Amino acid sequence: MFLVSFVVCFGRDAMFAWNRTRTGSWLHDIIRVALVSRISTVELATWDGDPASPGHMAALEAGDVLFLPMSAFAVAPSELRLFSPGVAAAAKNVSFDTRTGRLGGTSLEGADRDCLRDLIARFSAAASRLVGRLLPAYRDRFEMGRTSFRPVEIAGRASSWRKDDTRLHIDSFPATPVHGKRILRLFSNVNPHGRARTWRLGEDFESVARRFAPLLRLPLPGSGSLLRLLHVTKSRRSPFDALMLQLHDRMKADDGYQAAAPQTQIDFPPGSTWVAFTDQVSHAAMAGQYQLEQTFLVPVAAMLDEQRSPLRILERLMARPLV
Ligand SMILES: O=C(O)CCC(=O)C(=O)O
Ligand SMILES: [Fe+2]
Repeated sequence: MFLVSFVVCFGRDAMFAWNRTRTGSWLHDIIRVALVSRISTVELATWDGDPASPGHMAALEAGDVLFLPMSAFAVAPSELRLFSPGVAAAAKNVSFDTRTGRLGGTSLEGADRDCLRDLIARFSAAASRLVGRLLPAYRDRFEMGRTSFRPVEIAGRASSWRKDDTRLHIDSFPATPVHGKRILRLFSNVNPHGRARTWRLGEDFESVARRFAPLLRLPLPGSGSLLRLLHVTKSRRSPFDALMLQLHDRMKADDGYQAAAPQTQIDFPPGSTWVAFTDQVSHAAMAGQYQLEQTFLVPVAAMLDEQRSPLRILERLMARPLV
């Protein structure tokens, strides 16, 4: 059963128009209200249909989740044997790197391993084509990030607070700095037993950033390069990446915020797909099992309006360049 409830947000579009033209003014600070991310439905019959509409990109950049209730990503009957939490090794996800073809985080060997790699690789290629058509301004500009298969039930899964994705958060990768690039993710619920994936959606990025700004600390000069030298990170951690990680942690660690922040719950039914800038959209995954996910990195220069990116919003708040 697909259920979505919206928290009333008054004059949202007018507010964003205001933000665009007058960001930083004292009046803006006074009239700003927290806005909960909205669901924007994209009608599309098949994965290879033609969804191009400039409205999708504007909605996504404003913090909406694009919801595609279209026909399910096709899983072959022979692939159903892979649908068991046991295929994931110690980690909760099986991951795939499209650039190297390397599969990680699974205990499978031999034919089953090849079958799993084929499924994830096929999903990755389909996700890339779909995003290219859905968001044409990003096509030829985005980099492929990791692809993942998530076979473990989320509800009741043990984890540290920092790794607990049932807490509202924005995405930030501790070991893989993005230097301001956007984290765009496409999720597909491939649950074969008719179960939804349940998320919470929280307030808009600027509200989150303003709320936690007094707790954010700029990293010490040189610390980003040191982290790379020590192989803690794969590249230098920019001040932007350091602040995004702090934001991620501060949100998750704050029980009061988790309970009281403006939020809404949504069930993504099996067979549905959704796309969001998860570095911007405050989200929490509450329940569900069996999901495929593709990450894309999008340069801010490819956006219709880069002022809406976490990079530019944090730069305005901190009053300095962050990459
Ligand atoms: O698995 C999900 O549905 C989303 C979890 C999440 O928040 C994440 O991977 O960042
Ligand atoms: Fe997340």
